[in-house]
Amino acid sequence: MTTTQTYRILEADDIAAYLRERGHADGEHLTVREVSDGNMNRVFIATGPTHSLAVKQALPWVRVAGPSWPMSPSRADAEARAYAQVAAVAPDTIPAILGYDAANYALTMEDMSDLRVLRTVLNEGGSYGDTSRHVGEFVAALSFATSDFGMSSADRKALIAASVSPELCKITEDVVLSEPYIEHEHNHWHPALDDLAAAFRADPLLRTEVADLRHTFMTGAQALLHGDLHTGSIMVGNREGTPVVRVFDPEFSFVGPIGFDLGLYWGNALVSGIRARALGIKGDHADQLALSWQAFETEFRRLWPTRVDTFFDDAYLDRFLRRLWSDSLGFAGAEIIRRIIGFAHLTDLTTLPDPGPASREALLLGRALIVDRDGLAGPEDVRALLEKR
Ligand code: SR1
Ligand code: MG
Repeated sequence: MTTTQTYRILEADDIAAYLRERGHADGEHLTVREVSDGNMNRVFIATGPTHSLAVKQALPWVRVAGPSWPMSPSRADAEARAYAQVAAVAPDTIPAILGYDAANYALTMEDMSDLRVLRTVLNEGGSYGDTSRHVGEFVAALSFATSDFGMSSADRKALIAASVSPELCKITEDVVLSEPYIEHEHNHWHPALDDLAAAFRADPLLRTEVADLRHTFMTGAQALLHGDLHTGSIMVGNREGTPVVRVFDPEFSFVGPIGFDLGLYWGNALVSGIRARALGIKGDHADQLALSWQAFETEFRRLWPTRVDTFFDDAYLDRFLRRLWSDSLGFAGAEIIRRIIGFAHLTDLTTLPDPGPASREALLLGRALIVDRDGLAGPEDVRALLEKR
């Protein structure tokens, strides 16, 4: 992997001139502020008298770690590619992309600062509204279009080749699908969880099931994924009286198992529900897994008659969806566990007055989702599992 910086790293003071050079602004005065928030990249918002834009740039390292964790900025290529694919099938689900500067790994896009990050809304006690239906439809539209049901075999092979993203996949293989189950310097947890973290590292059944999910992640090239579809990758709000949901940040995109996208969303939604319960907040959390799954399944089945390869018959669709359901539950469990005893944690839990009990509950739920995933027949079984706790 190359880590030498051979491109222009943008600072807030450069953005106005940069946007003019790229033809995205004229001579108007632009006020620029940095709003970087995620683990990986930098984001700037440039606001002028008539319009406002966002510039997102990948650094040659993981932003929150700095140069000690080098990372190829070509992840921005993966993000631009994913946006282009989604724009072809579900343009209203993502921000408008105005241009991609491949030489500088920088995307210029719609300013979404009038919207709010779903995780922040939920942490403040807000509700999902129609978000889960949108997410289910987003995953169905992207995954069907980029699967062997939506593309010819030859086009699919080209997509798989173009979308290979070894460094970003390796992050997931490590921080999501192995490190939490071994001793690793990345791992950390609340002291009240010492016993459970140790138990998870010494749990052969859990280890083998996570190995199974990890191998599915590494080999299951079913469709182009968002790749990091947690509640921090979704903006929500209202524009002119219409609810708006935008999925963003697809830099972890690659051709992988569809259940990884659904599972990440579910894992984060379930933890958000555990937070609400710990705070005594009643909300619409318990319905979200079912709503997103139903929306996904309905849309996928609606698209099925358009499949390009009719050797895949209706009975195969049922089998495919059953496996996908089980994969999604497993990935949801792995997402929950890594967010509590792995590298990157969730403010849903860390900002609770006492994160210990809710984190313990979430860890045990994560384990159950992984090891019992084939025995959970549908959303009602997951709801029963939650209510039992
Ligand atoms: C080093 S990156 C850790 C996490 O941040 C990203 O948002 C992904 O979720 C990744 O797993
Ligand atoms: Mg992200």
